[in-house]
This record gives sequence, C-alpha cells and structure tokens, in this order.
Amino acid sequence: MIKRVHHIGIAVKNLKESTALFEKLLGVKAEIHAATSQRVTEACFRLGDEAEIDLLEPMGEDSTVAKFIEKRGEGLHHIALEVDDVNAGLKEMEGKGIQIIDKEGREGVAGQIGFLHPKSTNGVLLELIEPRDKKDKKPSQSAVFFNKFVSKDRD
Ligand code: CMX
Repeated sequence: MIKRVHHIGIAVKNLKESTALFEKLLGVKAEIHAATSQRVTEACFRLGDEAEIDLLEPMGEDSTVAKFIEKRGEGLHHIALEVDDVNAGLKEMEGKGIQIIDKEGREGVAGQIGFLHPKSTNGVLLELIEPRDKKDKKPSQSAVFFNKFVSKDRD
C-alpha cells in the first residue's frame, strides 16, 4: 500500500547553484548527502512532516542522472512513494502489469528503494521507498484516495 509521496527528485547540473535557489524559494536549509550507490550528490529539503524535495547532481558521466540530463535536460527526475515493504510493493506492482526495474529493493540514502520503469508509468520514473527511519505515520489523505483509486475493488 502506498502511504505518501516521500520525495520528489529533480535532476540539476550544478548542485551549489540550485541549492542556493531552492533555499531561497522554499525558505528551508538543505541537507547534503553523497548517494554513492545511485551515483548522485543530493540536497534534501524537508517540507514540514510530509514530502521532501531532493536535488540530484550526477557523480560523473556514467551516472544515470547524467544520461538523463544529457537527453532531456534538467527537471523532474522521479517521484518516490513510501511503502511499508519495498519487496512486497515491487511484487504487487509487477502483478498489476507494471514493468519493474528492480526485482528486489536496494540500499538508498533513506532506506530500501526499488524503481518502476517510466515506459510503463506514463513517462514518469517512480521509486518505491521503505524508509529506514519509519515514522509509523498514518497514510496521508491523498494516499488513501490514491490507494482507493488504483484498487481493483473500486466501483
Ligand atoms: N524519467 C522519465 N523517463 C526517463 C527517465 C526518467 N528519470 N530516465 C530515462 N527515461 C527515458 C529515456 O528518456 C528513454 O526514453 P526514449 O526511449 O523515449 O528516449 C527511456 O527512458 C530509456 O532510457 P535509456 O536512456 O535508454 O535507458 P537508461 O539506460 O537511461 O535507463 C532507467 C533508464 C529509468 C531504466 C534508469 O535510469 C534507471 O534504472 N533508473 C533508476 C535508478 C535511478 O534513476 N537512480 C538515480 C538516483 C535516484 C535517487 O537518488 O533516489
């Protein structure tokens, strides 16, 4: 079950300049992390208790984010949806006919993550994330609506 939008990833060329811009825009300070396994350096902006905005600067030319920027320019890279169990989430999505990139969750900065292929999700890369630091929150109202909407039982 999807609990909430965990974060939105935006691909940028220059993390320093974009961090300064987004700090001015959002009025919050960023936390900077090196996500070596994903080949990006991230600036994370926590927006209250809900979603984060993460700016992603590629680490080297072989990074998937570098390829993305080269092909499509800077901009929305992915939307991450929080789940209780990433492996169960990936299996559930595969069962619904969605093309998955990862058969199993892998280690990300904030927990276990797995991706769904943008070719099967209207051109948007979706990430499922099982946060390490589970807040045990109730799903947000929009997540309740989303789950109802995609449920096979809806009328
Ligand atoms: N959003 C939407 N479409 C995307 C995309 C993205 N982020 N990345 C690639 N695509 C599109 C490409 O434009 C291309 O479309 P066309 O065939 O119409 O040209 C298609 O997907 C295939 O792209 P590709 O360049 O041939 O394939 P890649 O080798 O780039 O692989 C993808 C694409 C999505 C499978 C790969 O980027 C991937 O595995 N991503 C998941 C991991 C990841 O993105 N990690 C980065 C950091 C994440 C984090 O910090 O949390």
